[in-house]
Amino acid sequence: MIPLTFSADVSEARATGAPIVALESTIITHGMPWPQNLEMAQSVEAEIRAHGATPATIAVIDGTLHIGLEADALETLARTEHAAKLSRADLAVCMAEGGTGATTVAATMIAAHYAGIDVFATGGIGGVHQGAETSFDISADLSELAQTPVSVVCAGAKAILDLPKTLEVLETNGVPVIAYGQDSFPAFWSATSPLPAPLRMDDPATMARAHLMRAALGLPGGQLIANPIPQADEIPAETMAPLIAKANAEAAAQGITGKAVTPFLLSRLFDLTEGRSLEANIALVLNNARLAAIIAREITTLRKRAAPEALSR
Ligand code: PSU
Ligand code: MN
Repeated sequence: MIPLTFSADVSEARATGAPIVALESTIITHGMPWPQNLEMAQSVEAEIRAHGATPATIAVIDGTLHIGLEADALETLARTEHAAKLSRADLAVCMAEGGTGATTVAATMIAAHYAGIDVFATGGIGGVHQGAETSFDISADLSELAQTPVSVVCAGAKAILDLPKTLEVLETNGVPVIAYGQDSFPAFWSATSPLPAPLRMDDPATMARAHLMRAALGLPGGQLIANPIPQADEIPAETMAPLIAKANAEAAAQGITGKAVTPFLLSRLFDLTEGRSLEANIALVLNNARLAAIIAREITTLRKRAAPEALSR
């Protein structure tokens, strides 16, 4: 009934109960320019394989939900200029209409959970936009984290957002926000922010245990793992702050709203930083892919220990 297809690698991993890491596709179609978008997508998949898990890039192509993209499909998607940006609201509509679209964090979580995938790596989640008190622009990623049990590894929320309000909404919704190896909540292009992270863990195995503990308690919703960008790759917050302010002011002046806001800001910052923001974005996604693969392996190990006879999930 659901038009759904798995890549050959993901099918095999599912059959043997091997660890899988989901990847979103909006970052490919709306978050980065060609050809860096394809290079990023390929190297993120390679990084996940190098750390013992199978990558599952998720997208809707001609109405079919793909869990894992074959190499040619990945390249076609990266070249596509008219893919829709799919969140919770649009996923079923796009599939029913036979359309092609890239999944945001929210839609990727839905698809990953449907396919029994526990862990998902991205760059930065959407959140509460600056000026949300008048625009009401709050990403559907936050409510998805509150209801869909997938652990999302990101580099914090994109610093174009209102980070204090983003953390408040996550807290209200019962989403554990766990900084990896530091006390500060990371700010995407910058490793730290002035905000303390609500929770901290220094060990991926603990993240895996907490993921399974939530499920055992019957708690809906996922975990947000905030993995700081490596210091060598970061752009200091002081450098980014005025550029972010300029990009946000331009978005407001040009009346950019809704789904267009995040892609507009990312592309303006690419120009304003002369490409540095993109380099940092690629570095942090790779770093997140690595951690996600390790967490996925830990979850698989713990599951097999609990139920050794059950090979598949
Ligand atoms: N992370 C990145 N680049 C991106 C995104 C995340 O490094 O482009 C995308 C994700 O798909 C996320 C979306 O779900 O931006 C948020 O969009 P919005 O603010 O409209 O909810
Ligand atoms: Mn929005």
